[in-house]
Amino acid sequence: MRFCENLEEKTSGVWLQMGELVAEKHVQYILSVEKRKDDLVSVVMEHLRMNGTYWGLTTLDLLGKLDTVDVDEVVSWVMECQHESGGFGGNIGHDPHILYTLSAVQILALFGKLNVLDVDKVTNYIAGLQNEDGSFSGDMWGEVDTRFSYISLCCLSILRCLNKINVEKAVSYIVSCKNLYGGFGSTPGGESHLGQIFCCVGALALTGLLHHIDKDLLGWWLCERQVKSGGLNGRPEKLPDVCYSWWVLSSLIMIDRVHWINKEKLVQFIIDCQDTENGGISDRPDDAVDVYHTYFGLAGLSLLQYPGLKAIDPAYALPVDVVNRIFFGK
Ligand code: GRG
Repeated sequence: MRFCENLEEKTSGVWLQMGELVAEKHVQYILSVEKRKDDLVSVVMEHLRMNGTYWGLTTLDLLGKLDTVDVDEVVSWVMECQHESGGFGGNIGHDPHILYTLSAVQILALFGKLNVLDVDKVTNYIAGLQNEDGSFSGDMWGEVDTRFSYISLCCLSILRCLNKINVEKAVSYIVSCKNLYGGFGSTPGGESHLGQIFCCVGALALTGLLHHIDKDLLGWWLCERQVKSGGLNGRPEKLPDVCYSWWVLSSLIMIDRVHWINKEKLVQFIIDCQDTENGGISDRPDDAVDVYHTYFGLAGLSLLQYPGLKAIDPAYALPVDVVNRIFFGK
């Protein structure tokens, strides 16, 4: 489903007047990061390589270049990261955590390789992390956060095993994290933050229960995240950051209020954050690029229907054709 129907009328010319997306450079940038294994960035990222791989591969897919990757190599690496418990680690030999388990499932979904999974093993791991109050822990050490609620629901939905958990309790925990401005925090009473809002709105969208949200109230708070430069911040008085193009836009789309922000100015902000020489996107213009901001910048442009990019689903954070293949086999 496309959520920004009104944007369909824009000709690609309108977007292109704003400066160009250097798509091919971004492909080269992602491929170069994938090859680097020994530099400082790779070492610092080592523990979350599973997340980085999901960001990089989804970027390539949005750009129509997933076929430049050796599927068997990636799939066998992903499976080597699986722990006996059924959860996945951020890299080979690392402890399992639900954060990496979703990325692993998403990577396999991108390649149409969910069939390599022992679905019971993965879903029993996730179901085992649900607590009595409906919340989810991230791993055996027990930290609770609405991110983990979203991840659990998203994984179980992709693997068609939502029946393994108490969805009603999971939703009522999420609703208990709603606060004064219609946003959500990481636990009850927690401050609104865009990452958490995406997770809670996403979880409610995945379960078809968006009626728990006051869409006008939350939509107002979300559209106030746009600052003069056109970029979006994650909380009042904070600097804009390209990644919020994803966290804010996807939330606005899911609650049907995306027309409340200035899309042209946001496109311009994202375009201005590109490294036009070497590829990649940074948090703000002229900063250093990285895979995380490259992915969320392009995912934001995809939600804005920038020409030449595949459409992305705002709730599953996967290309729409991948979601269709999962649920409709096409
Ligand atoms: C599949 C897309 C997808 C997500 C999986 C892990 C997860 C679920 C969601 C993470 C949500 C989250 C908490 C995002 C926020 C990331 C971020 C920019 C944090 C920075 O926070 P601050 O407080 O930044 O340092 P500000 O911008 O407020 O200064």
